[in-house]
Amino acid sequence: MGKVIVIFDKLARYALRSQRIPQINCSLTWGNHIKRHRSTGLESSDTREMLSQLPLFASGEIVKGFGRGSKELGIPTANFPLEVVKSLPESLPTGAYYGWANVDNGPVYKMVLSVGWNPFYSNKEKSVETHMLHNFNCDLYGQILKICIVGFLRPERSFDSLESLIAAIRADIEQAKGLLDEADKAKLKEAPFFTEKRCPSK
Ligand code: ADP
Ligand code: RBF
Ligand code: MG
Repeated sequence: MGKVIVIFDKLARYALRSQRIPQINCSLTWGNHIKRHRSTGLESSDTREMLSQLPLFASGEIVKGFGRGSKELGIPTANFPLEVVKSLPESLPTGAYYGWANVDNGPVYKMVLSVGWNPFYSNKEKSVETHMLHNFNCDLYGQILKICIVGFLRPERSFDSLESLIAAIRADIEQAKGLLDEADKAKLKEAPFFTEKRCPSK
């Protein structure tokens, strides 16, 4: 089982400084906290507090999931084991996120992430699934996935049809592409976390 790493804002800033990358604003993507929050429908102060801690770094082995991502949705998602899911803060809101990811310390790609219970499928167990915006020509099971969760896109929800769920994820992907091109978020791609051999929290 891969090591679980969760590093918050401070460490991210340290990691970036140690590479002599200029200090960046690691807080959430929204400039106007209150206005943006209303639009997400996330009201609790715990939620706000948690999201203000982003970026969040995590890593773990890629394991088998529900077998639906590629087959039913055409959007493969690399699933983390339960151990990693449980290591993430409980107050991290369920929903769709965007960020950066790599596999076995390889190239870093844009990604979208789902955290939650997949209400369309009424899952009994919480999952954390990463779709990288890259075409791999092989499966990645057993390899180590590292992710940097940069920002929140929307809460998870159910849909009337599979097509609507797919359309929503496709829209998440388009939004993520644009957001990750913004300079402050693009810099996180260079975080030493993605190339480090050992868990940096040790
Ligand atoms: P599972 O239900 O086992 O997670 P999916 O149908 O969701 O299966 O497919 C995910 C698997 O496909 C990943 O575990 C990985 O091995 C592989 N994969 C291929 N391309 C990607 C990608 N771009 N992003 C995430 N996983 C990918
Ligand atoms: N599943 C849902 O039931 N509701 C959602 O709102 C939802 N949003 C997602 C957003 C993203 C960016 C991704 C990658 C997945 C999302 N999923 C959602 C999970 C999807 O149902 C799951 O990846 C597949 O069922 C394969 O496990
Ligand atoms: Mg999957």
